[in-house]
Amino acid sequence: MHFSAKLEEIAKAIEEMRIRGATPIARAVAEALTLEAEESRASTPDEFIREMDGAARRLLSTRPTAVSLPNAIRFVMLRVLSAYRNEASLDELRKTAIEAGREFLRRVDEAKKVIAKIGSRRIVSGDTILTHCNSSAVIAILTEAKRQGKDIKVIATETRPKFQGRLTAMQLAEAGIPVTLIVDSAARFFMKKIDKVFVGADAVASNGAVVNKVGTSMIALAAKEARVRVFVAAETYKFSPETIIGELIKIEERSPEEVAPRDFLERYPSISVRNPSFDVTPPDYIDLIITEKGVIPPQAAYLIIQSEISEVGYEDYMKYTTYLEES
Ligand code: RUB
Repeated sequence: MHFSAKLEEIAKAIEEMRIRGATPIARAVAEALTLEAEESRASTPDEFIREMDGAARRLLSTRPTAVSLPNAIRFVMLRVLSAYRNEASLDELRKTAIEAGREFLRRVDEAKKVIAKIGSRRIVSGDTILTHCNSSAVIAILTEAKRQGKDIKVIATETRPKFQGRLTAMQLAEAGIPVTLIVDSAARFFMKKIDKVFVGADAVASNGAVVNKVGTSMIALAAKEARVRVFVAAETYKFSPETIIGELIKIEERSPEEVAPRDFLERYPSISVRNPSFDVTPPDYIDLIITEKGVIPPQAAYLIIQSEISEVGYEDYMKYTTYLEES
Protein backbone atom coordinates (compact mmCIF):
# COMPACT_ATOMS: atom_id res chain seq x y z
CA MET A 1 0.00 0.00 0.00
CA HIS A 2 1.21 3.52 -0.78
CA PHE A 3 0.93 6.09 1.99
CA SER A 4 3.23 8.17 4.15
CA ALA A 5 4.97 7.34 7.45
CA LYS A 6 3.03 10.19 9.09
CA LEU A 7 -0.26 8.59 8.14
CA GLU A 8 0.98 5.29 9.62
CA GLU A 9 1.76 7.13 12.87
CA ILE A 10 -1.81 8.48 13.07
CA ALA A 11 -3.27 5.05 12.25
CA LYS A 12 -1.18 3.47 15.04
CA ALA A 13 -2.28 6.15 17.51
CA ILE A 14 -5.94 5.31 16.76
CA GLU A 15 -5.31 1.55 17.06
CA GLU A 16 -3.53 1.98 20.39
CA MET A 17 -6.23 4.40 21.62
CA ARG A 18 -3.82 7.32 22.11
CA ILE A 19 -6.41 8.99 19.89
CA ARG A 20 -9.83 7.77 21.00
CA GLY A 21 -13.50 8.74 21.06
CA ALA A 22 -15.58 9.00 17.89
CA THR A 23 -14.98 12.73 17.31
CA PRO A 24 -11.22 12.84 17.95
CA ILE A 25 -10.92 9.77 15.68
CA ALA A 26 -12.89 11.49 12.89
CA ARG A 27 -10.80 14.67 13.23
CA ALA A 28 -7.55 12.68 13.15
CA VAL A 29 -8.68 10.84 10.01
CA ALA A 30 -9.60 14.05 8.18
CA GLU A 31 -6.29 15.62 9.25
CA ALA A 32 -4.37 12.52 8.11
CA LEU A 33 -5.98 12.57 4.65
CA THR A 34 -5.35 16.32 4.32
CA LEU A 35 -1.71 15.81 5.28
CA GLU A 36 -1.38 12.91 2.87
CA ALA A 37 -2.65 15.09 0.03
CA GLU A 38 -0.42 18.03 1.02
CA GLU A 39 2.73 15.93 1.17
CA SER A 40 1.97 13.53 -1.68
CA ARG A 41 4.82 12.96 -4.13
CA ALA A 42 2.52 11.44 -6.75
CA SER A 43 3.33 12.55 -10.27
CA THR A 44 0.07 11.56 -12.00
CA PRO A 45 -3.64 11.64 -11.03
CA ASP A 46 -3.68 7.81 -11.06
CA GLU A 47 -0.79 7.65 -8.63
CA PHE A 48 -2.45 10.24 -6.38
CA ILE A 49 -5.69 8.24 -6.28
CA ARG A 50 -3.77 5.04 -5.45
CA GLU A 51 -2.00 6.83 -2.62
CA MET A 52 -5.19 8.34 -1.17
CA ASP A 53 -6.94 4.99 -1.51
CA GLY A 54 -4.12 3.22 0.35
CA ALA A 55 -4.29 5.86 3.07
CA ALA A 56 -8.08 5.49 3.37
CA ARG A 57 -7.85 1.70 3.65
CA ARG A 58 -5.13 1.85 6.31
CA LEU A 59 -7.20 4.29 8.39
CA LEU A 60 -10.28 2.11 7.93
CA SER A 61 -8.47 -0.91 9.36
CA THR A 62 -7.72 0.78 12.71
CA ARG A 63 -10.94 0.52 14.76
CA PRO A 64 -14.18 -0.90 13.45
CA THR A 65 -17.02 0.59 15.52
CA ALA A 66 -16.92 4.40 15.39
CA VAL A 67 -18.86 5.19 12.21
CA SER A 68 -17.37 8.69 12.27
CA LEU A 69 -14.23 7.09 10.86
CA PRO A 70 -15.63 5.74 7.54
CA ASN A 71 -17.89 8.79 7.34
CA ALA A 72 -14.85 11.13 7.51
CA ILE A 73 -13.09 9.07 4.84
CA ARG A 74 -16.19 9.03 2.67
CA PHE A 75 -16.57 12.82 2.98
CA VAL A 76 -13.09 13.38 1.55
CA MET A 77 -12.84 10.47 -0.87
CA LEU A 78 -16.24 10.92 -2.54
CA ARG A 79 -15.21 14.45 -3.50
CA VAL A 80 -11.75 13.34 -4.69
CA LEU A 81 -13.13 10.43 -6.74
CA SER A 82 -15.78 12.63 -8.31
CA ALA A 83 -13.09 15.15 -9.39
CA TYR A 84 -11.00 12.25 -10.74
CA ARG A 85 -13.95 10.99 -12.80
CA ASN A 86 -14.25 14.52 -14.21
CA GLU A 87 -10.61 14.28 -15.32
CA ALA A 88 -9.22 16.76 -12.81
CA SER A 89 -5.48 17.45 -12.99
CA LEU A 90 -3.09 16.31 -10.26
CA ASP A 91 -3.08 19.80 -8.72
CA GLU A 92 -6.87 19.98 -8.79
CA LEU A 93 -7.15 16.57 -7.14
CA ARG A 94 -4.74 17.58 -4.41
CA LYS A 95 -6.66 20.80 -3.84
CA THR A 96 -9.99 18.93 -3.72
CA ALA A 97 -8.67 16.52 -1.08
CA ILE A 98 -7.18 19.30 1.07
CA GLU A 99 -10.31 21.43 0.87
CA ALA A 100 -12.58 18.47 1.65
CA GLY A 101 -10.47 17.51 4.69
CA ARG A 102 -10.55 21.08 5.98
CA GLU A 103 -14.28 21.42 5.32
CA PHE A 104 -14.94 18.21 7.29
CA LEU A 105 -12.90 19.57 10.23
CA ARG A 106 -14.76 22.87 10.08
CA ARG A 107 -18.11 21.03 10.19
CA VAL A 108 -16.96 18.87 13.12
CA ASP A 109 -15.97 21.92 15.17
CA GLU A 110 -19.14 23.80 14.27
CA ALA A 111 -21.30 20.74 15.13
CA LYS A 112 -19.69 20.53 18.57
CA LYS A 113 -20.53 24.18 19.32
CA VAL A 114 -24.14 23.79 18.18
CA ILE A 115 -24.62 20.53 20.13
CA ALA A 116 -23.24 22.20 23.27
CA LYS A 117 -25.83 24.99 22.92
CA ILE A 118 -28.78 22.74 22.04
CA GLY A 119 -27.90 20.09 24.63
CA SER A 120 -27.38 22.59 27.44
CA ARG A 121 -31.03 23.71 27.04
CA ARG A 122 -32.04 20.27 28.36
CA ILE A 123 -30.23 20.90 31.63
CA VAL A 124 -31.63 22.94 34.51
CA SER A 125 -30.02 24.19 37.70
CA GLY A 126 -30.04 21.53 40.36
CA ASP A 127 -29.68 18.61 37.93
CA THR A 128 -27.55 15.63 38.83
CA ILE A 129 -26.36 14.02 35.61
CA LEU A 130 -24.90 10.57 35.09
CA THR A 131 -22.45 10.00 32.26
CA HIS A 132 -20.47 6.99 31.06
CA CYS A 133 -17.07 6.86 29.32
CA ASN A 134 -15.57 10.05 27.92
CA SER A 135 -17.56 11.85 25.26
CA SER A 136 -16.32 15.21 24.00
CA ALA A 137 -19.89 16.05 22.95
CA VAL A 138 -21.22 15.41 26.48
CA ILE A 139 -18.34 17.35 28.06
CA ALA A 140 -19.13 20.27 25.71
CA ILE A 141 -22.82 20.22 26.78
CA LEU A 142 -22.01 20.04 30.50
CA THR A 143 -19.38 22.79 30.38
CA GLU A 144 -21.74 25.00 28.35
CA ALA A 145 -24.46 24.46 30.99
CA LYS A 146 -21.96 25.43 33.68
CA ARG A 147 -20.89 28.51 31.64
CA GLN A 148 -24.56 29.58 31.58
CA GLY A 149 -24.45 29.58 35.38
CA LYS A 150 -26.43 26.37 35.90
CA ASP A 151 -25.65 24.63 39.13
CA ILE A 152 -25.10 20.97 38.17
CA LYS A 153 -23.49 17.88 39.63
CA VAL A 154 -22.16 14.94 37.64
CA ILE A 155 -21.71 11.29 38.49
CA ALA A 156 -19.16 9.69 36.17
CA THR A 157 -18.63 5.94 35.85
CA GLU A 158 -14.97 4.92 35.82
CA THR A 159 -15.58 2.91 32.60
CA ARG A 160 -13.71 -0.37 32.87
CA PRO A 161 -11.42 -1.62 31.51
CA LYS A 162 -9.69 1.49 30.11
CA PHE A 163 -10.93 4.01 32.72
CA GLN A 164 -12.00 6.74 30.28
CA GLY A 165 -14.32 7.92 33.08
CA ARG A 166 -11.27 9.28 34.90
CA LEU A 167 -10.66 11.58 31.92
CA THR A 168 -14.25 12.76 32.15
CA ALA A 169 -13.92 13.39 35.88
CA MET A 170 -10.68 15.32 35.32
CA GLN A 171 -12.12 17.45 32.52
CA LEU A 172 -15.27 18.27 34.50
CA ALA A 173 -13.29 19.05 37.66
CA GLU A 174 -11.09 21.40 35.61
CA ALA A 175 -14.27 23.12 34.39
CA GLY A 176 -15.35 23.62 38.00
CA ILE A 177 -18.22 21.08 37.88
CA PRO A 178 -18.62 18.94 41.03
CA VAL A 179 -18.05 15.34 39.95
CA THR A 180 -18.25 11.98 41.72
CA LEU A 181 -16.47 8.97 40.25
CA ILE A 182 -18.18 5.60 40.74
CA VAL A 183 -17.50 2.02 39.64
CA ASP A 184 -19.58 1.01 36.61
CA SER A 185 -21.62 -1.53 38.55
CA ALA A 186 -22.81 1.17 40.99
CA ALA A 187 -24.82 2.94 38.26
CA ARG A 188 -28.16 1.41 39.34
CA PHE A 189 -27.37 2.03 43.01
CA PHE A 190 -27.15 5.77 42.27
CA MET A 191 -29.96 5.97 39.70
CA LYS A 192 -32.48 7.22 42.30
CA LYS A 193 -30.35 10.35 42.70
CA ILE A 194 -30.01 11.01 38.96
CA ASP A 195 -32.14 13.50 37.02
CA LYS A 196 -30.78 12.82 33.53
CA VAL A 197 -28.34 10.51 31.79
CA PHE A 198 -26.14 12.00 29.06
CA VAL A 199 -23.93 9.76 26.89
CA GLY A 200 -22.12 10.07 23.58
CA ALA A 201 -22.24 7.73 20.60
CA ASP A 202 -19.87 5.86 18.36
CA ALA A 203 -22.63 5.04 15.91
CA VAL A 204 -26.35 5.58 15.44
CA ALA A 205 -28.25 3.04 13.33
CA SER A 206 -31.13 3.94 11.02
CA ASN A 207 -33.64 2.51 13.54
CA GLY A 208 -32.28 4.82 16.26
CA ALA A 209 -30.25 2.21 18.15
CA VAL A 210 -27.12 3.73 19.62
CA VAL A 211 -23.72 2.08 19.82
CA ASN A 212 -21.56 3.48 22.62
CA LYS A 213 -19.04 2.31 25.21
CA VAL A 214 -19.91 -1.10 26.66
CA GLY A 215 -22.15 -0.65 29.69
CA THR A 216 -24.22 2.12 28.13
CA SER A 217 -27.14 -0.23 27.49
CA MET A 218 -27.20 -1.42 31.12
CA ILE A 219 -27.22 2.18 32.30
CA ALA A 220 -30.08 2.97 29.90
CA LEU A 221 -31.98 -0.06 31.22
CA ALA A 222 -31.54 1.08 34.83
CA ALA A 223 -32.57 4.61 33.80
CA LYS A 224 -35.75 3.37 32.14
CA GLU A 225 -36.64 1.36 35.23
CA ALA A 226 -36.19 4.49 37.37
CA ARG A 227 -37.95 6.75 34.79
CA VAL A 228 -34.83 8.81 34.29
CA ARG A 229 -34.47 10.36 30.83
CA VAL A 230 -31.58 9.28 28.60
CA PHE A 231 -30.04 11.78 26.17
CA VAL A 232 -27.49 10.82 23.53
CA ALA A 233 -25.21 13.51 22.08
CA ALA A 234 -24.34 12.49 18.52
CA GLU A 235 -23.14 14.63 15.63
CA THR A 236 -24.69 13.65 12.30
CA TYR A 237 -21.40 12.12 11.09
CA LYS A 238 -21.94 9.35 13.65
CA PHE A 239 -25.08 8.11 11.89
CA SER A 240 -24.46 4.96 9.90
CA PRO A 241 -25.72 5.01 6.28
CA GLU A 242 -24.84 1.32 5.89
CA THR A 243 -27.56 0.38 8.37
CA ILE A 244 -30.32 1.49 6.00
CA ILE A 245 -29.33 -1.42 3.76
CA GLY A 246 -29.36 -3.84 6.66
CA GLU A 247 -25.70 -3.81 7.65
CA LEU A 248 -24.94 -4.31 11.32
CA ILE A 249 -22.42 -2.13 13.12
CA LYS A 250 -19.36 -4.17 14.00
CA ILE A 251 -18.60 -4.28 17.71
CA GLU A 252 -14.88 -4.10 18.42
CA GLU A 253 -13.49 -6.77 20.73
CA ARG A 254 -10.22 -5.81 22.37
CA SER A 255 -7.39 -7.68 24.06
CA PRO A 256 -8.04 -9.88 27.16
CA GLU A 257 -5.09 -8.14 28.79
CA GLU A 258 -7.20 -5.00 29.17
CA VAL A 259 -9.42 -7.07 31.52
CA ALA A 260 -6.92 -9.19 33.46
CA PRO A 261 -3.10 -9.05 33.75
CA ARG A 262 -1.02 -11.32 31.54
CA ASP A 263 0.42 -13.38 34.46
CA PHE A 264 -3.12 -14.18 35.65
CA LEU A 265 -4.16 -15.21 32.14
CA GLU A 266 -1.04 -17.36 31.81
CA ARG A 267 -1.57 -18.99 35.20
CA TYR A 268 -5.15 -19.97 34.33
CA PRO A 269 -5.08 -20.80 30.63
CA SER A 270 -8.51 -22.44 30.82
CA ILE A 271 -10.14 -19.10 31.70
CA SER A 272 -11.33 -17.28 28.64
CA VAL A 273 -11.92 -13.54 28.60
CA ARG A 274 -14.30 -11.54 26.42
CA ASN A 275 -13.78 -7.82 26.03
CA PRO A 276 -16.34 -6.13 23.77
CA SER A 277 -15.60 -2.43 23.70
CA PHE A 278 -19.12 -1.23 22.82
CA ASP A 279 -22.74 -2.29 23.13
CA VAL A 280 -26.05 -1.46 21.49
CA THR A 281 -28.79 0.46 23.27
CA PRO A 282 -32.15 -0.10 21.57
CA PRO A 283 -34.16 3.02 20.63
CA ASP A 284 -36.82 2.21 23.27
CA TYR A 285 -34.31 3.05 25.98
CA ILE A 286 -33.35 6.43 24.54
CA ASP A 287 -35.46 9.56 24.97
CA LEU A 288 -33.74 11.97 22.60
CA ILE A 289 -30.70 12.22 20.38
CA ILE A 290 -29.06 15.64 20.33
CA THR A 291 -27.54 16.42 16.93
CA GLU A 292 -26.27 19.70 15.45
CA LYS A 293 -29.38 19.66 13.23
CA GLY A 294 -31.67 19.58 16.24
CA VAL A 295 -33.00 17.24 18.89
CA ILE A 296 -34.68 14.15 17.46
CA PRO A 297 -36.45 11.11 18.84
CA PRO A 298 -34.34 8.02 18.02
CA GLN A 299 -37.01 6.90 15.55
CA ALA A 300 -36.11 9.89 13.35
CA ALA A 301 -32.50 8.71 12.83
CA TYR A 302 -33.42 7.55 9.34
CA LEU A 303 -34.24 11.13 8.31
CA ILE A 304 -30.79 12.35 9.36
CA ILE A 305 -29.12 9.61 7.32
CA GLN A 306 -31.30 10.43 4.33
CA SER A 307 -30.36 14.10 4.44
CA GLU A 308 -26.63 13.23 4.70
CA ILE A 309 -26.94 10.99 1.65
CA SER A 310 -28.88 13.52 -0.41
CA GLU A 311 -25.99 15.99 -0.09
CA VAL A 312 -23.85 13.89 -2.45
CA GLY A 313 -26.52 11.86 -4.21
CA TYR A 314 -27.73 8.37 -3.38
CA GLU A 315 -25.94 6.52 -6.14
CA ASP A 316 -22.46 7.87 -5.41
CA TYR A 317 -22.96 7.50 -1.70
CA MET A 318 -23.99 3.88 -1.91
CA LYS A 319 -21.31 3.05 -4.45
CA TYR A 320 -18.66 4.26 -2.04
CA THR A 321 -20.38 2.48 0.84
CA THR A 322 -20.01 -0.81 -1.03
CA TYR A 323 -16.39 0.01 -1.77
CA LEU A 324 -15.73 0.63 1.92
CA GLU A 325 -17.37 -2.63 2.89
CA GLU A 326 -15.33 -4.61 0.42
CA SER A 327 -12.01 -3.10 1.41
C1 RUB B 1 -15.39 6.24 23.40
C2 RUB B 1 -16.87 6.34 23.56
C3 RUB B 1 -17.50 7.72 23.50
C4 RUB B 1 -17.95 8.00 22.07
C5 RUB B 1 -18.39 9.44 21.88
O1 RUB B 1 -14.91 4.92 23.31
O2 RUB B 1 -17.58 5.36 23.67
O3 RUB B 1 -18.64 7.78 24.32
O4 RUB B 1 -16.87 7.74 21.17
O5 RUB B 1 -17.30 10.32 22.03
P1 RUB B 1 -13.33 4.66 23.15
P2 RUB B 1 -17.28 11.78 21.37
O6 RUB B 1 -12.65 5.29 24.33
O7 RUB B 1 -13.19 3.17 23.12
O8 RUB B 1 -12.90 5.28 21.84
O9 RUB B 1 -18.50 12.48 21.87
O10 RUB B 1 -15.99 12.40 21.86
O11 RUB B 1 -17.29 11.61 19.89
